[in-house]
Amino acid sequence: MTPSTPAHIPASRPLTLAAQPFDFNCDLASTALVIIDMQRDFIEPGGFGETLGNDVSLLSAIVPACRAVLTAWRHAGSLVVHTREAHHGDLSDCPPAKRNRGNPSLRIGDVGPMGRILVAGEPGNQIITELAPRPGEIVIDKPGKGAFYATPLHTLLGQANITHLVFMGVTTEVCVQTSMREANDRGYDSLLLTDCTESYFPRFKAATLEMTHAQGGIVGWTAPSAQLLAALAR
Ligand code: C5J
Repeated sequence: MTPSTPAHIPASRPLTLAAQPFDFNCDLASTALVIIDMQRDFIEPGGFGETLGNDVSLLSAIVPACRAVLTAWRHAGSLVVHTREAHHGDLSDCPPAKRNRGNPSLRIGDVGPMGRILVAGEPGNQIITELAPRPGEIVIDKPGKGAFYATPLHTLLGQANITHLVFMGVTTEVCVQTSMREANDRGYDSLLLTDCTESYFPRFKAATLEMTHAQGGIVGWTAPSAQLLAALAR
């Protein structure tokens, strides 16, 4: 899907929710929900995540919470962004250093049970059915860990006057954290929903949440999704 700025911009609606290190304030008119890499390759058995030796059931456990937030966010009419870690079929956007790293049984571009690993358009590269993008939502294929690297995301958010981001997705310490740090450097205020993100390594998730809101929110804010759902329902 070619990314484009959605025509619909909701009316101003300020939100305040309890978060760490202190309340997160935003306006739904200028806030986007960013869902990082909830693609079959990472979430479902037989995908790239499992070939790396990971327990993917840890990640699939967050799907109901993500779906509840996405449903409420869509109901509020605010901007939704989905990302996929995806490479061109010729792998021209995949540096050898990335492809050769580690020792997986399958590498990026190899044919796995869900098609070519992390290649755009392949079945394993699709966002899971429960969170499938709808027309008008932005879908970003990103060749890196961060959602802003080599993508039009910053331009599209600017065109939509977005200043605040709410993050969900996987994995917490890799693509989610990298994207939040990129967002921080570009001037966005970001909130990470603690029960809507997961890692194959629980201690890495815990450390990432702590380092996100430490030092007065040096990267951003963290809060459970119940806080956001309550604020949206008020
Ligand atoms: C990884 C990601 N973990 N989406 N990708 O390689 O975090």
